[in-house]
Amino acid sequence: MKLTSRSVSRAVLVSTMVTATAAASVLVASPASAATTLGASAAQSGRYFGTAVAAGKLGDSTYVNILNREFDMVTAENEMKMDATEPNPGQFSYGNADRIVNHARNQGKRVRGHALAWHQQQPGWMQNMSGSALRQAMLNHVTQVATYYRGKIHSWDVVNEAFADGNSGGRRDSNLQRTGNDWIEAAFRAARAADPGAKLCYNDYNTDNWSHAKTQGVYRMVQDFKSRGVPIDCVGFQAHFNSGNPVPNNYHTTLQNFANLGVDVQITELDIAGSGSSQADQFKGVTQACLAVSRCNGITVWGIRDSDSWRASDTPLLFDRNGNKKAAYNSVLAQLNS
Ligand code: 9MR
Repeated sequence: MKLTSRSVSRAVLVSTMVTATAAASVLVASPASAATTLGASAAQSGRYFGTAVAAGKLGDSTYVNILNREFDMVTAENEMKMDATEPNPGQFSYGNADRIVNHARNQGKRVRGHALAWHQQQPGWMQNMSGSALRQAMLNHVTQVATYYRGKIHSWDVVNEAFADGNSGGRRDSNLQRTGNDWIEAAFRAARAADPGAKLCYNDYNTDNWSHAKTQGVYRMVQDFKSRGVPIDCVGFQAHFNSGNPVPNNYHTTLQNFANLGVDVQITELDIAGSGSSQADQFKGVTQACLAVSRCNGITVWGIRDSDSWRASDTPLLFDRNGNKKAAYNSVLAQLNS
């Protein structure tokens, strides 16, 4: 095309406008995408950011203000466990669990259910059972609790911590395991029948490092369940880290390999002992690993302030005991916004 002085000046004008528009969109885009809370920043990529909540703290205004502001997913720290929900055989008790579920839902937050079947925190009457009576009691518990909360739960930890620590890669011995190796799949089938809309997860700890036998054992179980059509939708990685069990370099590999089996992955109980920039860097690494896996639905930290933690002396959370944001908070938020 021959350029006349008129077309040249129009071209300059257009290119100036394009440049100006691009500059304006950069100026506009960056504050718009920099969400200022954990939940809103995670939501930008379709993920959630949750915390464990204790019913006994719902009267603490500092606690509740941070909960309401920052998190969009809630897990009951203890209130939905077997001992809390079925203190006597066939007699169910949902008072504290409902306080948490109702608070969350009234605030527009979703709920992770924790946990339907576990060898710990069984009510006393169940601890002494065995064989087919225990199997039946466990299945009845799964059915009753999942039915009661049907339609209100985003994801259920159907079975918690059923694999052994150490190098065996096998199941943990427990009264439930002794009812037969198929107890886990039986629990998943009962949960699916009771609440077909909830994602059904297997949840465990020390399954973060891809080379660990326990990780491999859980992986083989999920692979087997998927190949036989056992209803499993997700795997929860508790992610309790400290100096003896640091965030592994291969975390992304672990999450991606599980996702490749056709399940979602969720970081369900994150806390990391430490302080300052080293703690912040480890929280950043976990956040990056989840963001790098499209089937990583979200991250839940196991409490709000350090003082709320089950291991408070490790100061493993994102807010200090006064409710102030820590360096770890800022690094997670920045990563979610990146
Ligand atoms: O944080 C929970 C703590 O208050 C309880 O005393 C404890 C009892 O077992 O359970 C803690 O939560 C655990 C979770 O339910 C399963 N994974 C490990 C968590 C930390 O122990």
